[in-house]
Amino acid sequence: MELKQYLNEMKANVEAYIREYFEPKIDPPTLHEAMKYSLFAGGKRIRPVLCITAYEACGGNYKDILPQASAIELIHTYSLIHDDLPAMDDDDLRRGKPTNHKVYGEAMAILAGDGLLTEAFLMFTKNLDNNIQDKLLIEAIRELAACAGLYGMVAGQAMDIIAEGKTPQKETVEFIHKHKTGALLKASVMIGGILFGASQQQRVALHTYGRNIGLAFQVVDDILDIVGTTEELGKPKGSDYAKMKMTYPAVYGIEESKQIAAKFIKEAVQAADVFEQRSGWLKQIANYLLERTN
Ligand code: GRG
Repeated sequence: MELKQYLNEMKANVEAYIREYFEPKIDPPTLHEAMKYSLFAGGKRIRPVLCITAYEACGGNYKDILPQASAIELIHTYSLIHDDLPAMDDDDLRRGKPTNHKVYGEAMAILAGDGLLTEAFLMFTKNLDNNIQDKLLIEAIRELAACAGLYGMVAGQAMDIIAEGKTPQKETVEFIHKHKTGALLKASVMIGGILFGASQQQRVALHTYGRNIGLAFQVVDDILDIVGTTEELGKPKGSDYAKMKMTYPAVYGIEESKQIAAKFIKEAVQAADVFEQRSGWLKQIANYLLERTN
């Protein structure tokens, strides 16, 4: 199977799960609609797919962890809705469509984000007849909460805002990327391993893999903001530059940033060796993240 087909199949599995989960009516309908608007606005679902791929690299079957993998997408979606708000990045377009607050208003967008963040933890604890031990589930929830919150994405977002307009610095930009974007990607991979009950050696490998693809993902995003097209990005290009964001190209320039991203991906690919004949998708996804154009 080609990587594209694998990604599309796993994406479809996750999407079908989320669609069915959000089928029953939620009151008030506007809140329900606002959450669904961003959930089904065309995301790549890369975080749930990474979670599934890590789980399957350890020997599992994706069907056993669809609620947990999908829950990560709810957290990702909340973060994008809040990130687009006027008080944060103030963006009008996301994935080529008007941002949530442009359609539903700021109050409803904030609440849609809050709803998705909280619902993620309900979703995560669904389908508990799938043989996942309570101990592993709790460990996975702790990984998710830590990486999405104060020790991860929220801290990274705070630093990103604080650093706006300041002289670019290596330590700061690394902190931002590791926390704002890297932490949830790393958690996605780790959660797959934790839920399977991965060995210590596998966990170390997944940690190295997750940390490196997480960093590379944001470096590539920084580069795309400069060299990508508005059509591919689904948002105006150059917005990081215009907002004086602290990015890798701002610190290292574009060429060195490309080399840094490639180095991160090489380390991730090497770490995946531990999974021997089951390492294929992990390696291919890492390389795809380096080459992506959106
Ligand atoms: C509001 C607490 C809080 C955090 C927001 C992730 C984040 C923190 C902000 C997003 C800023 C941004 C656009 C960063 C670039 C990297 C990134 C996370 C891109 C979007 O992720 P993709 O490419 O999105 O996986 P899709 O559209 O495929 O779901």
